[in-house]
Amino acid sequence: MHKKIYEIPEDWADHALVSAERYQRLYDFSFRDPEGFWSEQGRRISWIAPYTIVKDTRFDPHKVSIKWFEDGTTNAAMNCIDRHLLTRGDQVAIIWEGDDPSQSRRITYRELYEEVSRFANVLKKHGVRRGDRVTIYLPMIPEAAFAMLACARIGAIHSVVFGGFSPEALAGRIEDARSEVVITADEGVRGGKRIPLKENVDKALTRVSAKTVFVVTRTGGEIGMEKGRDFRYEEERESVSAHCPYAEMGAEDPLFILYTSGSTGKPKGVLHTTGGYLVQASITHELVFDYRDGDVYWCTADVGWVTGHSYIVYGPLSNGATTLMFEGVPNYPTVSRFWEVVDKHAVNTLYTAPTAIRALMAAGEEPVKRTSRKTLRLLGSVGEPINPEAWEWYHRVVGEGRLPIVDTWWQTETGGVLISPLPGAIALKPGSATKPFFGVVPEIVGPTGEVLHGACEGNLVIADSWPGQARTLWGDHERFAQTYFHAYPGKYFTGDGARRDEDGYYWITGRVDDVINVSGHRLGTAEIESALVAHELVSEAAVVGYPHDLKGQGIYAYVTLMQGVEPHDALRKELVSWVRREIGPIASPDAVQFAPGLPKTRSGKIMRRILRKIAEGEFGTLGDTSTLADPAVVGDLIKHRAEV
Ligand code: 6R9
Repeated sequence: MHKKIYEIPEDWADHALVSAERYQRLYDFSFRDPEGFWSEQGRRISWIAPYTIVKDTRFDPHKVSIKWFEDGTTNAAMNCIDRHLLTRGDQVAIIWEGDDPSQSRRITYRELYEEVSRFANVLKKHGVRRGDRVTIYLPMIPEAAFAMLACARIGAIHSVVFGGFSPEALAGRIEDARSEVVITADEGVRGGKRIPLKENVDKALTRVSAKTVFVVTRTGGEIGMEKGRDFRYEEERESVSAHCPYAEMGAEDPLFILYTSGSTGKPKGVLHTTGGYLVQASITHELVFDYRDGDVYWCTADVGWVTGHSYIVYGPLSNGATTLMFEGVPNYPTVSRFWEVVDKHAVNTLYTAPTAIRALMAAGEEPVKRTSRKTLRLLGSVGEPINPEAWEWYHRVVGEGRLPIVDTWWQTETGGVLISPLPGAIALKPGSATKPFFGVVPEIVGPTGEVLHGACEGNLVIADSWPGQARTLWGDHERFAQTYFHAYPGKYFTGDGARRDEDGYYWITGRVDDVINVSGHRLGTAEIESALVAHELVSEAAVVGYPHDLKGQGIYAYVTLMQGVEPHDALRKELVSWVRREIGPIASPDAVQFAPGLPKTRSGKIMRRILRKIAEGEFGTLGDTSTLADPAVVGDLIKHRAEV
């Protein structure tokens, strides 16, 4: 474990929104009296009818039920737009920076009001009502935020699907959400390359049906339009008013569904509701990033992930911030792009992922050093454990040793940050997400479920609810209870392992279930396996993660072919592009090993532990293999290990 400590810089200790003393006082209050704490904090957003009930939550695995502020009514879009109009109508809400550095746009809160109202009116005109699901499959353009907020405005539930997902993956999500409306663009642009989004939607809609497709023009590229189903958004936009009243929503009415990978089966539709989610997004955005009026705040995530939902759209906009939305990638047109964007738009806070930091670190210091970055005040990291080398580089080279780094641990299911330094309150240790946010009660449990105390290592659970917690999985409350509340009854199981050190700091060690984290993106090994076995020549597949210099984890697939099929290199390549097509580029295996047999127990369970060790090249520590049905397969697997 890295031993270094970076003390709180003096100016931060003196001027931050939360000092060390205030952190301790408020944390203790939130721990002793969660209802009292959240009763006060809930008021940071605007309510139509104020709540009188704060918390009503049960983690009992047979009766999981989570409600916050349940008798209050509000509207998320009203909180992100209308309530700022009087004081900051002319302030920039969204700075959009295109993939091509010559393209950018600045959208004020007043313009945001009009754009969102128009989008909402278009949806209404086409029959979208409260509670309907709307699938959003857009690139990183302002219309993605407009569309999300338009849904929120009229009480429709958005389901944003990352633009990198394949037609098959998109179809699965449209079908599971039973969504009849899809919002897409003609094409996306990233790193100078075009992504055929509308074409992907057309392919998806050969498998599942949708009534209406809205197409936003991004490139003007050629696309097919199906009469009666497909509509050009720009034309629709012209036909409606720029004013749309917001719907009065219950705090527990759904705001959005976001699909994420789990350890088994198909992706899970994580459901977030309105009031508690917004309170969590708002308070964490303000306090974790020490957000001040006038700051330019940049989160580099895609809106297709939860980080984009909470820290590009809902958190910053509910706080009246200027949020930057970037269409491109860190290394286009040059590896200085991030830092050039920081200088161009005078960015104060940069929130990005370890995988991007590692890639930029590999390009050396010069591309960073030729930029100024003098407006930066704070750096953030999210998505996977950050290795101390990358942390130190981010701190020393990007931050010139003067900027704190907030390493924020959280999940799609948590809605907002749960474990993170507050920059003026908590000294930093490279690689540690440090301490819990207000109202968060992390615990570490041992092999038999016992709660461990002091310095220890085990599985990370959260002992009590927080307002931004997911309420259920869309259409499958039983799976919700099973996945998160059965392993340790009475507690929320995160799926992560963690260590707590003698100072009470948390160090997340990574997933302990069959989920792998590739470049900060969650992928279920089961999803990749079922894509592989869907190929006609594959009889069986097992997928594991292994350490990868840039991606954090790489994907290693063991594949058993159908009887009589000879393994060859072209087939290996075909399987890689097959998975790419089935799920999307992020799921492409980095290594495929043809295996005549997989190591199984006598009851037929694949021993992934052994497969992981072989993928890692750790042959000396395979452990006991005598319980295998056929111990001889191990020798063959080692002999034919793929190059990684
Ligand atoms: C926000 C987000 C969640 C999983 C989570 C954990 C890993 C995220 C982390 C981190 C260590 C951090 N993770 N942030 N691990 N340190 N700062 O990424 O949500 O896509 O649902 O992934 O990512 O393993 O369980 P999501």
